[in-house]
Amino acid sequence: MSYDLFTRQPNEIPPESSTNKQSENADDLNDQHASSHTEEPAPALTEEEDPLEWARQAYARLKAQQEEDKQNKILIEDQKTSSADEESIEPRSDQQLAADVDNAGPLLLDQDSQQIDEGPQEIESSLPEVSVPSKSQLLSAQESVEPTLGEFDETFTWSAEVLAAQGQKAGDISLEEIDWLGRLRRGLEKTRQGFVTGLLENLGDDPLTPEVLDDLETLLLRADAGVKATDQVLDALRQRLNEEVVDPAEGLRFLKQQLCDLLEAPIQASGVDLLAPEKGCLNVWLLVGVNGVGKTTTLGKLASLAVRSGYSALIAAADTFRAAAVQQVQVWGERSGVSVVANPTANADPAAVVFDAIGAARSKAVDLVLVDTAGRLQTKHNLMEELQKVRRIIDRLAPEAKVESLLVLDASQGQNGLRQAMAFAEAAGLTGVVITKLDGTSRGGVALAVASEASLPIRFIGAGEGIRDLRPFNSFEFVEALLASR
Ligand SMILES: Nc1nc2c(ncn2[C@@H]2O[C@H](COP(=O)(O)OP(=O)(O)OP(=O)(O)O)[C@@H](O)[C@H]2O)c(=O)[nH]1
Ligand SMILES: [Mg+2]
Repeated sequence: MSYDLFTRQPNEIPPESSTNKQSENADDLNDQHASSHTEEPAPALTEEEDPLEWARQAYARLKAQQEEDKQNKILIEDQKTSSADEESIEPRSDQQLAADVDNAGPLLLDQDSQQIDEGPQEIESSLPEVSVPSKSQLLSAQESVEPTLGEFDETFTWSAEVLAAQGQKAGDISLEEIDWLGRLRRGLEKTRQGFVTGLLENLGDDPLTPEVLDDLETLLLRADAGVKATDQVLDALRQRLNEEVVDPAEGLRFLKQQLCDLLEAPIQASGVDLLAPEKGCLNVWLLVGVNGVGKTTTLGKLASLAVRSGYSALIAAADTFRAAAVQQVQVWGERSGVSVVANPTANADPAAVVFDAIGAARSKAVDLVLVDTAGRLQTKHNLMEELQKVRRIIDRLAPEAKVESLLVLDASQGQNGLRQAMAFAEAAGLTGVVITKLDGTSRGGVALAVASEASLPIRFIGAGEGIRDLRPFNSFEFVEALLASR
């Protein structure tokens, strides 16, 4: 069974038998971990009922699944050696790992680069170069991105609680989600330290006071939440305080709710909760933003998410300005197992690269084209013109495509980054934001400023340089990680 990391749903519902088998295994292990557990199938526990028991069940199940995956892997290796000459690459839906590996193969991998080069090349001067990762590169890329189950520790129980609070059942949670929540929480450490420690100290055990709210105001501004978001949250809290006495626990709950509502507003307004490539049509995602914010890294991580989720993807190396940009993109292509369309000529036309990429993607029915763009040109004016041109080419060449123009923002630049970046809104027709580098900065509050000041939905967040350090944005989880008290 593969898992769609964009929609956070399994790609296919596993057959009845394998689900039962998994939960039996989980129960076996659960008996070892929790002596109170009976042989009856575990009822779904709500967080209020017993969060620790919930986490234990989830852990036991994941452990059992990991063991099953390991066995499957051994089985597949054995089968591979015995049937090395067989041509068939039929997906084996009953063996999870086989499915994962098969899903990892974008359509282009089955073609050789010669065939891809035969794609549309109406722009004479720009012979595209398509680098296709080898099968062995692809397999090792897959192995390096698979999460492993850590200890049954505090981070695990916290992550399990966050998932339980969103209505997930212990039997349904995936290792991918647990792994990411741990990363997100670690990534927000610095922002949390400044924010939560101060907040909890001020809150104490007494009901909320106007003085505490004044301190909260300072803390929000310091975390770079921006004046608008801070005012909005403080107004709601002050109004509540005028109406009744608010104890600290309720104060914290109410604050989390306000922050969450603020982050959710543009997402709700967009009508799309989670951004995922639409199956059965061409999706083109442009990554734009000032230099050094993490566009190329984000593109690489998105390519990996796409491949692991069963989408075929193609990268267009449209940053033709910076000399090393194409090589950088090619490394990410290899890491994620995705082909790269590039033009080796110095100062090639980025619109021509996009033109070639769309042609290649169309002829191979690729789901998602990820376009890397330049962050700096001779002048800002040139950069905006270039982005507009790229955008026009996409709209003209693939009017049926679902185009997303994602602004990449470096959280460590806080409010400054946001102001600079808004210049892109007009040129690239922005549809969403990716916040990167949340790790290592105390300015994670900038997410709130993005939502309230730019009114753009945050679609993904990056909290590290690794290939797994990027996930779809979820405001509830973000706020929980930001305000985790332990
Ligand atoms: N810590 C951390 N570093 C990141 C993250 N995302 C990107 N980086 C680092 O930021 C640096 C710049 O990233 P790039 O992806 O090259 O940025 P870019 O926007 O493509 O830069 P230009 O192409 O020069 O405009 C690299 O060293 C990345 O490893 C993140 O989420 N966390
Ligand atoms: Mg770049």
